[in-house]
Amino acid sequence: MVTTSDYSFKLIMLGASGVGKTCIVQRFCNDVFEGPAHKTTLGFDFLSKQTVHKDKRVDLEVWDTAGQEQYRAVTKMYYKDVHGVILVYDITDKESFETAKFWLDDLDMHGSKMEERVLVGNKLDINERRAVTLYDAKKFAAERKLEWSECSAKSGDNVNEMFDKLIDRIVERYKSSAEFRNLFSRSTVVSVGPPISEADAMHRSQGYKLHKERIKKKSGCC
Ligand SMILES: Nc1nc2c(ncn2[C@@H]2O[C@H](COP(=O)(O)OP(=O)(O)O)[C@@H](O)[C@H]2O)c(=O)[nH]1
Ligand SMILES: [Mg+2]
Repeated sequence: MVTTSDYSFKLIMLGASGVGKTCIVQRFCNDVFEGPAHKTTLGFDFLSKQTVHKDKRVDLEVWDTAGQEQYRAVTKMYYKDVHGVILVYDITDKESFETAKFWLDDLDMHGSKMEERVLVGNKLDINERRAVTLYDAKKFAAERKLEWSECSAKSGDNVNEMFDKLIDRIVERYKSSAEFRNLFSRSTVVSVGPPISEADAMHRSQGYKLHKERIKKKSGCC
């Protein structure tokens, strides 16, 4: 894989069916909320997003389960080469909070144990129907050493902030841990260089396209 990004990370969504995983990904990547009518897609699916984080260009793949989670049948492949995990529960649904514990155990069993993990309570816009207390959520997060926050895919509240925090943790881990870097050395491209602005990143990307075209012309390739 060749990219002009400084970092390329894979994130996955985990959690019970119906907690809003797909809506969170849609909100973050496309800034939309499709509402109850949106269809469940089949098969594993991911959306990409390019973002600039502290002057570094970051390419993200956000993988979303597509119905398999209701049978608790996510395969080991899903956990492969994962830098970050977003574990979601619905703040109005106590059972989904209990299910988060199952997913965490599953991740411990099948993941690399190196992923940065964040626990997220979704549907903050219907806080009046809250069934999972802040106390319980914070306690669980502390026990399992998870970053924790709440958000609403519907209103968009705290969605970008939650992703930003996670990316920040992954980047810091990446910079400080050789073990973490080695684990992903095959899937991650890091170009070492000075910090770049968003405009620079665009320039680089265009430059790369031009460079490829020139090579094509030179080699007479169609
Ligand atoms: N009120 C509210 N509803 C949401 C929110 N996020 C998702 N939903 C609804 O919850 C249901 C399940 O969402 P979905 O993203 O498909 O959940 P998934 O099964 O975890 O992927 C849908 O009816 C969504 O419209 C939210 O932030 N607030
Ligand atoms: Mg879904």
